[in-house]
Amino acid sequence: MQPDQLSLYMFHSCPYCQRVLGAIDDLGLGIELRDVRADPERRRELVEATGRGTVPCLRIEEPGGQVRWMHESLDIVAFLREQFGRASA
Ligand SMILES: N[C@@H](CCC(=O)N[C@@H](CS)C(=O)NCC(=O)O)C(=O)O
Repeated sequence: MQPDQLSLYMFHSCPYCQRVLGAIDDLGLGIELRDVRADPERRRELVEATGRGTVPCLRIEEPGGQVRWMHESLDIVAFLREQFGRASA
């Protein structure tokens, strides 16, 4: 798994998004940010794919090209730490 296989649907004033952004910063990851407030097309694709407009949501493109979506800031932080960093911090 590489960071360029990931993108984070978010908006900046969302505290749950800030939690994930803090982990991304802490781990020094270059993950594409897709601001659903700045770009309605990003929100549209999030809702279309997941049935929800809730952010943060991590879009994960598996090595085989399969895409999965992960909601919940704590789950996303745990996933990022498991993939790219220490087990807890
Ligand atoms: N338990 C979720 C809460 C996420 C949440 O409530 N996000 C808000 C923004 S701060 C949201 O997207 N609300 C709009 C919606 O649910 O459609 C998490 O930790 O990620």
